[in-house]
Amino acid sequence: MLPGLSNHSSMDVKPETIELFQRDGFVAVSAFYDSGELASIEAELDRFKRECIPELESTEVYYEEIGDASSLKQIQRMQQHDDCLDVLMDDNPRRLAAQLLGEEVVTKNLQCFNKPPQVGQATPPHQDGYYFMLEPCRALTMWLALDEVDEENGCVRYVRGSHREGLRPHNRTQTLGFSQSISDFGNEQDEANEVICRAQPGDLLAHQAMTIHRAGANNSPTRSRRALGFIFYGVSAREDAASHKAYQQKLDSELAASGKI
Ligand SMILES: O=C(O)CCC(=O)C(=O)O
Repeated sequence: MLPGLSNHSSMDVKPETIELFQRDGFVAVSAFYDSGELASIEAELDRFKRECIPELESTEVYYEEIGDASSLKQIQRMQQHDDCLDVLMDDNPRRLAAQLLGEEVVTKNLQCFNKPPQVGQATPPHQDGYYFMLEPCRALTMWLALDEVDEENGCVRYVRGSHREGLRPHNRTQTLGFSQSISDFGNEQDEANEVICRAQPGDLLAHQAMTIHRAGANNSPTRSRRALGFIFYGVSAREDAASHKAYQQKLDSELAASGKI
């Protein structure tokens, strides 16, 4: 356990939280981590950046501008590169994930989403399930705010209830880190049901893998927009591993060929 990070093993998820998640396809849990816990997470993240980033392949860490460390955009699969961060996924988030999905879960990814002021690009509308290639699509993503987030610096927006409407068509984007976007996004239902999720540091959002979501660019002149993403698959979900690997390899070589990584 990280110093300062408590083990909330006795903390049960409220039934209303599970009901909201099932009904809307997402839920917000305020103050999931308190300020002391967040300070430990921040310290670990800083250490990870210092010690691990220099060793990472270009497919694991993205920058808006290659060669400019201040434009760090995304870190992928952090749990595979450093065991200290495992605790973040194996403890409270994992327990919450299992309760929300109603089955045991396996840990798939710990990501860092960094949107520096006036540099961080918008995240296109998408469904994580499109990338995950699961049958059945039983998985969820958590998004932990490390900064105060709002419309100015690019908060997450969910389309309420969209997890019940199936997979929408996606097409290729030029956005590094989010290679797919819903091609017919923006109909009346999307607009009417979109929910803006402002958050404070330590607040946690969780969304079902079929829930449509997007996030704005960071238009603030001064405020960063940092978050950690946690991905869990339900044990009943079967991944089309061959297709997933083929997609990732093709994407990596396209990104390398275009000079983005
Ligand atoms: O942080 C963002 O901009 C988007 C995150 C996201 O799409 C996700 O966690 O699935």
